[in-house]
Amino acid sequence: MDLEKKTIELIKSFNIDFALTLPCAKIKRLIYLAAESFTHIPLSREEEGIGIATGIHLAGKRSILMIQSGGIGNSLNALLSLAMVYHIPIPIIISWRGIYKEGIEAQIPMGKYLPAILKAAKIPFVEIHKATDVMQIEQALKTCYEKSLPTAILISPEFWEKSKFKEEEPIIKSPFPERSIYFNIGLTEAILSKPTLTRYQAIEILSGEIQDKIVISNIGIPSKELFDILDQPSNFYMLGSFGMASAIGLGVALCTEKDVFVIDGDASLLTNPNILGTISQVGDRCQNLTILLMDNGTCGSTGNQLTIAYKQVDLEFLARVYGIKNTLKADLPEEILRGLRTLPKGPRLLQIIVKPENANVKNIPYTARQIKERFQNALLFSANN
Ligand SMILES: Cc1ncc(C[n+]2csc(CCOP(=O)(O)OP(=O)(O)O)c2C)c(N)n1
Repeated sequence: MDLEKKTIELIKSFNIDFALTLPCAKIKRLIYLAAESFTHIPLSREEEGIGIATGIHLAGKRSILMIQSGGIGNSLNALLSLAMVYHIPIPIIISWRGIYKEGIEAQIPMGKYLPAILKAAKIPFVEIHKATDVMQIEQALKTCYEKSLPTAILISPEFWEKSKFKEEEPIIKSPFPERSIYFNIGLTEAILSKPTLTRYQAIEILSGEIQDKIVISNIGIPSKELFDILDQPSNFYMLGSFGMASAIGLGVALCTEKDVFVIDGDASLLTNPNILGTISQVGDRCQNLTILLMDNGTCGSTGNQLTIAYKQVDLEFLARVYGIKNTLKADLPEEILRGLRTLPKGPRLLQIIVKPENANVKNIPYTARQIKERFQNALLFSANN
């Protein structure tokens, strides 16, 4: 049996729209076929895949991840504090290395301990070894959607070894596309003056622009401040998953025509900067995405510890380097509003320089599931452009 084709057919029967992939040599053909069969989003880090898949689910569509076993190690926090807590069904096909005829010593620890890690984390999983196990993939997809939880499908190289297919498809379409790298140093002039606004004040200034809009809001105090200023069902408050705000925003933006705003933070973006490249890679599909980067140069929510953005790293430049062409810096009320109104449709990033100061605001009273369900309903029925 052609097990790769069979697997793709099984996945297709679950009406999956997107394949989010990060390669492993053992599943190169599977990924090639997935790219032909679904909207393909290549990832730079597996963890961002959990964020993007969450956004896709929130916006009513389905995605599947295809990654290597080590990628679970890279994604564990997002898996637990986002996908498990908010009950997000994400099937994850895992090329399970380190357990069968493994030639790379470094693959062994993660592969060996993976079932125990998943078990301890209560993440549902199945193990697939033999060609005869193929229907277990279907069962795993079924329970993934029934339980509404991420579900790991661990597939041993032994399984793929048994695959029989006539011709080897090219793994990369030949010839390679023309290579071009976008360089742009035409940045907004560096702001040398001291920022005058707090994050709270900046959100207040933006509140008229984001009212009735889809807003994904960063972990910690930014979400609490947004709740205090403008609570609305179309706000998705992150309770965990540090670094996933823009990834969730991208997932939602890929599935709706409506404007999607992300309130991100400098520390959060710096922990997962690769998302900027993933956004620019699919830029023509997420023109509706705006990142409002609240740059206070600190981990505001954990006590204002300085980040590398405080003095060394220009995050607008970073976004440009990653290929986001529409960017701007702003630190004054009128500049923020003008910036938002004049910055061409994106994906775009408005770097808002604010003071490292937190407002004294309450906790968000909703559970993760309440946040999710309110948001999903708002997306279906009310949030408009
Ligand atoms: C994996 C992980 N590491 C660290 C934390 C603690 N933490 C919560 S918010 C945060 C910093 C957020 O800073 P930033 O994104 O710049 O937003 P700000 O609060 O400054 O607006 C950190 C380090 C966490 N929740 N998860």
